[in-house]
Amino acid sequence: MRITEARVIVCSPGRNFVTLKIVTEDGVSGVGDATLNGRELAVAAYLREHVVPVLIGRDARNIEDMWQYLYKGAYWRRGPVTMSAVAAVDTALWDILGKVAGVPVYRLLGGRSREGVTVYGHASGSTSDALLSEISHYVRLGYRAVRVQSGVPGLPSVYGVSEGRAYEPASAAVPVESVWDTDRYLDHLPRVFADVRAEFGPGLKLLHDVHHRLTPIEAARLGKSLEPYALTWLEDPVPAELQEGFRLIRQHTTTPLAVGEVFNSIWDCRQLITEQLVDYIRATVVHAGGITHLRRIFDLAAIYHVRSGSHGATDLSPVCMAAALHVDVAIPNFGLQEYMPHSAETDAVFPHGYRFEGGYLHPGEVPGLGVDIDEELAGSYPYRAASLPVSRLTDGTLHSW
Ligand code: GCO
Ligand code: MG
Repeated sequence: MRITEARVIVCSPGRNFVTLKIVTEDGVSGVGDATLNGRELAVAAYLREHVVPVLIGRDARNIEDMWQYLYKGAYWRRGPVTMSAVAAVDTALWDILGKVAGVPVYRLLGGRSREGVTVYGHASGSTSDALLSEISHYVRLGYRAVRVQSGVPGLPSVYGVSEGRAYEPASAAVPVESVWDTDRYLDHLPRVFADVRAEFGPGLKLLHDVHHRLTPIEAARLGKSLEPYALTWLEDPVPAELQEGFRLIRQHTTTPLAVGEVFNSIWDCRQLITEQLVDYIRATVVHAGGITHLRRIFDLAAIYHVRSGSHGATDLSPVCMAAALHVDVAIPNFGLQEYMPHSAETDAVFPHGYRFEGGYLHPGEVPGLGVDIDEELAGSYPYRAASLPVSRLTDGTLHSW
């Protein structure tokens, strides 16, 4: 089954996405997400210049060999740009294989391990009332888990607090600069979760994302202060390059830790997993080398009692979400799947079969991944430069993101 064509489609239905469509001699095609928030054109160029030319003529069924060829053959291994490009090829080939086999991809991954994929939504608010109201919205929709992000008194804005607007972190072409104050944040957050637990009781799973902004001892202090509120996870407490830095957090708190949306290979999290320094690994299909590599990460995690908790913000396209759901429904050590519904214009460009029902997402039963891209409609949404913001301390110091 030779690959005869591969197209890289950059579009912006509300936000930027990069999609790879691979077409075989039999006319069967598959899609892969290659979106890297704020660096989309880097991945598009990597695909167009260095990947598409070597795909033509290769057998679309040899998924593992293709992965090894693109990973080892590049010489310059790993990195978010490279691995997002590898992921897009890998995902598209799994899509094609499912279509050729006539089954949804999860059947090729060992079949269904659960009825549905438990998801969590994003609630945020700069005041307690606004936040509690947003959480109520998700509870009414049937969500069993909610990520809680709050404004901080004295800070003009806090990343991830969208005030009821659609969550879109990448705004201006040149990064917006926001001010961060760790002391104010550490002082305020326990009160936020005290209010939330008082309002919603013990049954609702609560999560919080620190977005890498603390030092290990600050994260230890935060984890300890939140123990009375029994979070399901505290996410990205510190920058994760220093994997052993998590030992210090672990020594002080039982609050579970989730890390990994910025990881792009098993090497980024090997120590975190094998030393059980985290409880959930957040890597996902588009940034961690596709379905083939993500399965390896989750299989290693399963040995060490670490569960999945894949990233699923709206800056990952419906193609990634569809692929993630096939992995989520099949693996034995599934934890949670992040789910931020895309906008109507995004969904129109990416018709898909997955659906939300009773707090679960379901991947659907059509052969392949059950998602596609309407290339003509995509063409009506041209790319527009947008970058993630940067964070500075009150004295102007450029701070961890
Ligand atoms: C998450 C992420 C988002 C990021 C975004 C970056 O947990 O969903 O941390 O909050 O801001 O995905 O592109
Ligand atoms: Mg996050």
